[in-house]
Amino acid sequence: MEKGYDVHGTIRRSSVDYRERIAHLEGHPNFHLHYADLGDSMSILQVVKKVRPDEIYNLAAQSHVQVSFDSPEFTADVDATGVLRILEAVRQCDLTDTCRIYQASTSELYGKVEQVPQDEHTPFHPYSPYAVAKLYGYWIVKEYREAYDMFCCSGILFNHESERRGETFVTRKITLAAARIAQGKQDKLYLGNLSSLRDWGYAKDYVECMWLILQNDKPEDFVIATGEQHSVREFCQLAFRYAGIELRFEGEGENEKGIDVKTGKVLVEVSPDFYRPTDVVNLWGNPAKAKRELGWNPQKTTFEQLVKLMVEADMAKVAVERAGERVRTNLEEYLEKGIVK
Ligand code: F7E
Repeated sequence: MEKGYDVHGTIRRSSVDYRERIAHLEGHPNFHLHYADLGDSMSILQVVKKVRPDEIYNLAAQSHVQVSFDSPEFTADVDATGVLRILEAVRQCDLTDTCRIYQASTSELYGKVEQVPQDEHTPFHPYSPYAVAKLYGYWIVKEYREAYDMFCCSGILFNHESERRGETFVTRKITLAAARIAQGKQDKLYLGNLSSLRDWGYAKDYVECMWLILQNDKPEDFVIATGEQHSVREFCQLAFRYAGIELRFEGEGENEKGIDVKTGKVLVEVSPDFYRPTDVVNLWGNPAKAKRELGWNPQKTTFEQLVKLMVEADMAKVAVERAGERVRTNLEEYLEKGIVK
């Protein structure tokens, strides 16, 4: 919207409100919402027909890798066939010459990695139902580009995080727990594989690159990554440091623990509940092509800055929640005493 676009978003109909992360946009004259669902081709067709968009960014997915082991069929329907539904809607509406399409592809395609670091030429080896579904999305985009000369591209995005990240993804789970533990609202954090390695970047920088991909002269796929790799353990240690707690890790495997150096208390433990049947453990992207051809800066926000901004946002969120609790406690007390009726 800062670029002057009219933005049309789609949401799924639900009896509960889940629009917290876009609440600040609602009411803006250039922002419009439509009901649609990637599992329902008619709804996609209807929106594309009505809006006749110049650009489509498909960021919708069942995006949790661990959940894809429990809901593999739903994941396939949305993350694989859903992409096809968008491409076909554009074709059915005769927009192939005017509408550019960005597909949110993923570093999970590299899965059980065959090369480190990974770039646009690295072979794929998907290692979860999520990744297998996303691989279909990647290839169907390429197919429509070649078969119908459509301007459709995949951004092969490595993990991109922010203060809006869902609370069950590892980074946000850690920053929220660090903030809660630092403010006395949680005792312990349970994690899965602490040695897993990721190339974590800031979502806001990555969205800029998605846009650059669609402004390019020719439709091509790009790796979007920072080119830096860290372990879950490192992320955890840094997040707790920004929350004011110095952690020391001791032990191995399921017995590894994160201990508060000052108090000796165990604050982080490993729980096999968070292990995955097959886990992707060595993701590290090479963003040279995006840097060279799109002029994108993969290091705009550093790893340290990313962890810091996420912890600061969660420290503030937890502080507001605690203030709310105090107000409620006071109110309860006043009601009990009859001071307020
Ligand atoms: O896991 C390990 C876990 O769930 C990262 C999605 O946006 O990025 C994301 O997928 C790593 C894994 O993200 C816990 O085993 C340890 O190795 O934050 P995550 P993800 O699976 O990398 C890619 C690019 C996408 O495309 C996806 O849509 O951290 N891990 N302990 C844990 N992970 C979680 N969730 N929870 C833990 O307690």
